[in-house]
Amino acid sequence: MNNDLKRLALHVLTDRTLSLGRDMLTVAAAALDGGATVIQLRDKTASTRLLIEEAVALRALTRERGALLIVNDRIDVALAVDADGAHVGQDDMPAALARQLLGPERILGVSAGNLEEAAEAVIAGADYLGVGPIYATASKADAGQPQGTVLLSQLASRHALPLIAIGGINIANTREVIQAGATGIAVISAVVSAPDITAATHDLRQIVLAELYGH
Ligand code: TZP
Ligand code: MG
Repeated sequence: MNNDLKRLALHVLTDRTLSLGRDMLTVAAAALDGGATVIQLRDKTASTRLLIEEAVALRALTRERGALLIVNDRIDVALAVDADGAHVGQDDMPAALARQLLGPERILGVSAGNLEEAAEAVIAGADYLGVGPIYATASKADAGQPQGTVLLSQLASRHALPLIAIGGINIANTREVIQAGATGIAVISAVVSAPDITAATHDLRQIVLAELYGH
């Protein structure tokens, strides 16, 4: 079993508007209780100062729980708080530059919505791809057209790096994205908007691990 792959199995992305009024640390702690392997700090509206405060708090929490912390969009913030890595999309810092700044050890995730973007991200030094949106999502206004699981299958046959499915992933479709070739999932609403965050995370984790490793 690939331990690195397992550490990327279940990404929970923070979202201040979809968390039903619960604060970010509470949500993250509950997700970690349920077995999230990665917390991705994603806060598009915070000032840099606030983002740093959130990142520092999540750094302490994830370290205590043995989970990874990945910072969305902001390489500078990831470095400043000694996060495990950063995630960039197609409108962010180019992946090759992000890799230069992060160095060889930190994790670089790159969003890919088609085969070309994926191939470029691999060449630029991505450690994993965020693949999607797989299904329709209300959580990201500019997510683009759903790609369906076919993109995952195509990428799985071309690339060996971890493929993290994102966009509309929930308890009902997790099995099919893993079967299509995803090695993990990244979710917002399925966890942060769940009444019981820990239970929702636990259920998703069970499916991912059962499909990948048979337990
Ligand atoms: N990137 C592509 S889709 C998406 C992001 C950040 C939103 C995922 O949110 P949800 O609620 O899991 O569909
Ligand atoms: Mg981005």
